[in-house]
Amino acid sequence: MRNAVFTIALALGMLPLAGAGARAADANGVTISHPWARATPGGSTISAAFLEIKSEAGDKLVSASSPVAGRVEVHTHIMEGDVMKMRRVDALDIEPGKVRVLKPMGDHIMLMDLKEPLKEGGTVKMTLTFEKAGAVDVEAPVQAPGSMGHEMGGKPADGAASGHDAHKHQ
Ligand SMILES: [Cu+2]
Repeated sequence: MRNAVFTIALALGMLPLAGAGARAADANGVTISHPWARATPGGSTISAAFLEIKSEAGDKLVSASSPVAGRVEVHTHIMEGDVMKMRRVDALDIEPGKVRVLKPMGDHIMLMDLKEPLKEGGTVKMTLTFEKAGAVDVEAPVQAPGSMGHEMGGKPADGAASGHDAHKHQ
């Protein structure tokens, strides 16, 4: 009787046995979801990438690299008074079982010294290195700069203007 119920639940996928469904970037216990990188406005050689990281056992993001960027750093934003500033961090802690969300105006992967512009519709390859999981490859679709800018406490008007320039640039 008990076995029959168990079997039906299993067949319907109701039991959390298998846990994490197969994901594109699921390596060594680390799951990366929703990666994306910001398209660069005309001439800009810096951009940022965002994604969500989960590790059942807990881990630490210690570095990142990309073939399109001369330098890649892990950044966070902090408030100094009422000014938002970016800071490089040595590592990002991934707490066990919790999703760490890298997002605009929060933690992000900073892509610097870009060798080519990041165009909307393209993809950026990155390798994230974790303390335990080691290297995890990620492909991040490039999306328009949009309204959630990566300004360093800048004025919204500037961001809007550079957005227009990006469209002209091609
Ligand atoms: Cu940054």
